[in-house]
Amino acid sequence: MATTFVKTICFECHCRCGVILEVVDGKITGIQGDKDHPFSHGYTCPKGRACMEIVYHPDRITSPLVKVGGKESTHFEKISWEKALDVIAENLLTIREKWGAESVVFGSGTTRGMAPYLNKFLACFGSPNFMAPSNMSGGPIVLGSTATAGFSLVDPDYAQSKCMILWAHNPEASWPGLYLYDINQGLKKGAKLIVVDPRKTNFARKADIWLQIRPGTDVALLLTFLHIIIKRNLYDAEFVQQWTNGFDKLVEYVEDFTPEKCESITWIPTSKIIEAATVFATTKPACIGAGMGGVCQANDAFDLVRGLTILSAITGNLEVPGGNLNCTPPTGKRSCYGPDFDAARNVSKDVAKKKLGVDKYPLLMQIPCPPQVVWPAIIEGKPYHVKAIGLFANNSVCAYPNSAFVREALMKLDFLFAVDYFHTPTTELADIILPPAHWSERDDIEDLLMKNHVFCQKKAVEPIPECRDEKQILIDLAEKMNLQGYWKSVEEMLNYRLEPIQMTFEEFKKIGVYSTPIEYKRYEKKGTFKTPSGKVEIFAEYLTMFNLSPLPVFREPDEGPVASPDLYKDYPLILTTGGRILEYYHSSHRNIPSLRKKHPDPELQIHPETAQKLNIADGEWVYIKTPRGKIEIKAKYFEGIDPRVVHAPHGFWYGVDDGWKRININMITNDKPLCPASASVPIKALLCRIEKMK
Ligand SMILES: Nc1nc2c(c(=O)[nH]1)N[C@H]1C(S)=C(S)[C@@H](COP(=O)(O)OP(=O)(O)OC[C@H]3O[C@@H](n4cnc5c(=O)[nH]c(N)nc54)[C@H](O)[C@@H]3O)O[C@H]1N2
Ligand SMILES: Nc1nc2c(c(=O)[nH]1)N[C@H]1C(S)=C(S)[C@@H](COP(=O)(O)OP(=O)(O)OC[C@H]3O[C@@H](n4cnc5c(=O)[nH]c(N)nc54)[C@H](O)[C@@H]3O)O[C@H]1N2
Ligand code: SF4
Ligand SMILES: [Mo]
Repeated sequence: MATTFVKTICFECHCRCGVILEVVDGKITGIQGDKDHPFSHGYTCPKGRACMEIVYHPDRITSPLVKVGGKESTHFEKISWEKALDVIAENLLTIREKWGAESVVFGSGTTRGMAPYLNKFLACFGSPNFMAPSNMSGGPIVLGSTATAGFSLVDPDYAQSKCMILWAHNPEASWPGLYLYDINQGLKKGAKLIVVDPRKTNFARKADIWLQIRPGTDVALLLTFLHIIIKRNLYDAEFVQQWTNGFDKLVEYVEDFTPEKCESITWIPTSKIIEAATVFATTKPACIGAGMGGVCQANDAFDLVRGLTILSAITGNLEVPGGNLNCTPPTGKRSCYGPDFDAARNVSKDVAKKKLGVDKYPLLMQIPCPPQVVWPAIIEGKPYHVKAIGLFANNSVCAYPNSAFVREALMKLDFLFAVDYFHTPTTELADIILPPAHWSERDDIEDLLMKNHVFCQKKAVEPIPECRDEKQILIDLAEKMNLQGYWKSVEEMLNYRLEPIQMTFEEFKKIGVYSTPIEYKRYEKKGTFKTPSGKVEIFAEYLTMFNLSPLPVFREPDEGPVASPDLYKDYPLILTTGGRILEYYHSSHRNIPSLRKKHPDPELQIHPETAQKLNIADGEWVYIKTPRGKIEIKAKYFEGIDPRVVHAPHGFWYGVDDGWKRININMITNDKPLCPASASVPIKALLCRIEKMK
């Protein structure tokens, strides 16, 4: 028996932990953390450790499949790769001919590494429509902070910080490999911790100050922080004077945002608001960790991120050690959210103009199309028809709000193909399903939006028979379709990604990781921030061009006690959704026994007082109802949530007949793209009521 050890990068989630895979006779037999990795330092989580269960799962799809028996059928039969790719090529070309290239959309979920390759494929094909949930994930962060300070607010320097805020962010579940080590370093050195979260997470438990906020009212809290900091003269006057624009207008604007008013909006006691703002502004350096889910799923998500950036700026914490850094991933421009995704640069003007969503949300030109602008195009043909979709690593039906509508849209397509390890309620709707190689079975470049590294993901084993590297799938498809300008080999693709560091994949494989040095206060050296005025845009006048407010605006959640009091009478509880569970990535992993055993059922976090008033026992299955319908969920008593608020996790469907309808929270979430800048959807603040099942 030949045993080898392959050092590579885990991709069961986005952290990119370093791992060493043990391989015996071409099969993975073990996984352990790589202690030399620059941020995971040997850490692995249960999802990473379940790698073998995933790769060798008996339900893994191991052959291309074709649907037989018409749209409504769920019967698939095996088909050869050759035939499957022929069918896809033929459909995409026919649809382009008849409806135009833009009527073909490719989508990825939380972009499991394929985004650069898919985006380029579409550019060669002539479509500007790469779909991803960026509007409810990192998009508002990228757009909001870039609009304000010229870079993304994604690099809190926890390890060197004296005070950290976790704002709508629970990295213990969501980014353990990326951030836990740094946060613990900071805490060990005595940093103060402030947590803004409606739920008492473990970090909230550990925090010096926990602000238990009413969901969806973060901008009000933020503007009050600014009010307090200005009133008490706690801002960095020198930085403000030299490096920001429109501070005077901010002073006037936040005058009304008093802590007392804030308490009435956010339900956080005045004294705590004052304490938190004061501690943050007077403890230096201080950094803000903003949750990509928590911060980005609101009608004012863009404004919240603008506000957070302003908070970091006026307290003198931008680009300083221990503050919020401006890291450049070495291959940055070629990763997701880099300029390669800016349709204005990536495709011709005429094609870019057609990108779905940009007519109403011009800033979307820079990030992928939100799913919520794609579905109406399928159903109503507005602004034009979308006729075919290819989904790579995306369970649209369960992941996106308003599942029934998503499903209806997917059913209405002329052609749908999906690439997934496993059957899901989304692959079930496809005409063709293709089986991808796992991350352990492929060579790739792993870069992140965060930090300053790029990693080599090395193939540890050959794909199990008939599964294929998705990059190769695209190359094969491009060849069949005679697409001009697409890469001809995986090596060429990887070399393209590495061009910015002037290395080939073969060379890079030998070093495994490349890091750029972190630069502080780059604006001082360059004499400018990368913004229209060259300063931090507190008053961003240029945003009026896009019909956006130049100062961050607080919007009441459109479904809530204040904005819709009548609805609140019928639906008297505030519902927040999608708090991350360490063992699961979105709707994945429910079929993995070692992961499933800890959380077999979707659990509604509900305060015992609220539950008892409704005569609901701990562990009882109940209905959760919103104006859009009802699903089934198991009530779980949780003292760490306000009695007026409940929390439901997302991603459950597996193991229950019609699970996508019965236990999937997105059956009853709201898919209105309400944020006027980012098209974000308000899935963190809705209204609901809980009923016994009888
Ligand atoms: N209610 C609510 N809904 C939410 C959220 C929330 O907070 N609340 N969060 C939203 C956010 S932020 C996001 S990013 C989306 C995520 O949405 P998705 O990324 O669509 O999430 P998943 O449900 O995990 O679907 C991914 C599918 O990809 C497959 N897969 C995994 N790895 C690979 C791979 O390497 N290749 C291929 N081809 N397939 C692979 C998995 O088997 C799974 O079926 O969900 C959103 N949905
Ligand atoms: N294990 C695991 N890890 C993941 C994922 C996963 O599915 N599973 N998904 C990945 C993806 S794509 C993303 S985008 C990130 C998201 O990463 P995070 O944003 O860190 O995760 P969330 O759990 O969505 O939200 C964080 C916290 O926000 C709180 N919250 C809810 N509503 C509000 C509100 O209105 N205001 C405030 N201040 N807080 C609120 C929740 O209670 C939760 O504890 O996680 C990534 N990591
Ligand atoms: S946190 Fe877990 S799943 Fe994510 S990369 Fe690290 S080991 Fe893999
Ligand atoms: Mo996300």
